[in-house]
Amino acid sequence: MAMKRVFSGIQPTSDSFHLGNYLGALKQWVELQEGHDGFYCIVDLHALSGEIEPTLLRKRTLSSAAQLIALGISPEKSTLFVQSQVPHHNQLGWIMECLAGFGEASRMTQFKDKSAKGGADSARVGLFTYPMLQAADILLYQANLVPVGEDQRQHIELTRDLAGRFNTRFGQTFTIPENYILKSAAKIQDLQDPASKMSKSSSSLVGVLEIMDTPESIAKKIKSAATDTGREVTFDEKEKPGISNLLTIHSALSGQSITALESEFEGKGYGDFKAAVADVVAEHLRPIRAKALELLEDDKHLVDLLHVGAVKARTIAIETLEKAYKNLGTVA
Ligand code: AQP
Repeated sequence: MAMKRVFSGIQPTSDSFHLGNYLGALKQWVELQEGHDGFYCIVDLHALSGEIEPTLLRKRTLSSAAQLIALGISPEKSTLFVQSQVPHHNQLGWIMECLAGFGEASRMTQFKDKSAKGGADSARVGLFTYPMLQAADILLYQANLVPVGEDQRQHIELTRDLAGRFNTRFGQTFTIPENYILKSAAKIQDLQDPASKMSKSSSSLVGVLEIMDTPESIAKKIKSAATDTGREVTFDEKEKPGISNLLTIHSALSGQSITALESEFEGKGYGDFKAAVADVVAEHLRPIRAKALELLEDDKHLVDLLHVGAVKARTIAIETLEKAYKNLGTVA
């Protein structure tokens, strides 16, 4: 039986991915390489929906590739590539835009949140059409599974709706993908503002634990994380969102259950607990950071690896796009 295909993407929107990206999505990317056909994409065109300098886009795309490889994505086992090197994404993206209703696109909470942050009038049209391009990214590869964080659930639902709509109207063309969201670590919150998700584009990085942070910086950020009233280390997302977030992080990285951690820190207070979380995070990220820095010493090697991935990706993308065009009635 053919292996199930996995597709997922990440934006090169900062110098470093953060722990939310890692626990919500990238950890699953690595695990799913075993026994699956993985397509992992650095979605640089999506990054254009926000403000980004050309030199930074290049630097961050390469840094993203280095971090993904350092985290365990194997360019031999999986197809690791950059979105802009496969033009078929934009071509299918237009078809998705023509299928999607304005009303359903307007209901996307990520657009509402992100456009509200910068002022709705200054939001780019690309931020609005982002979910349709994302649907094209996924459908081009006939993906069965899409490992993403909880914040992406609505976009995957839209992708499923658009694929179903196309298949019903124009004939079977796309595989309808399933999301792959792990309940245990699906959403990591900002350390300073536990009501908001940890995000690359936060106005301040004090609450964002980055993969490329030094152990000192990690310790500092965790020490200053917002805590809650009381001094017991217990999981209660409503009353203790800060401590619950730190418990989720510790548990996801150490493999210890939340209940075991609650017992371990019973009567010990927040200070000891935060020091333990900082150790777990720093030790986990230390080899990843070192490997990424080593890879970044050879840009050309990274660019070559990404070209190989793009060639593999294009073969599948062309096949799907031709099928979609044919079913739409275009003249070949
Ligand atoms: N806080 C989070 N908790 C769990 N998962 C998360 N993801 C992002 N933040 C969290 C998951 O990371 C993957 C890649 O995200 P993206 O690059 O598409 O951007 P995003 O979802 O918009 O993440 P950011 O950090 O907030 O980036 P910016 O600020 O650039 O928009 C996705 O699978 C996402 O679910």
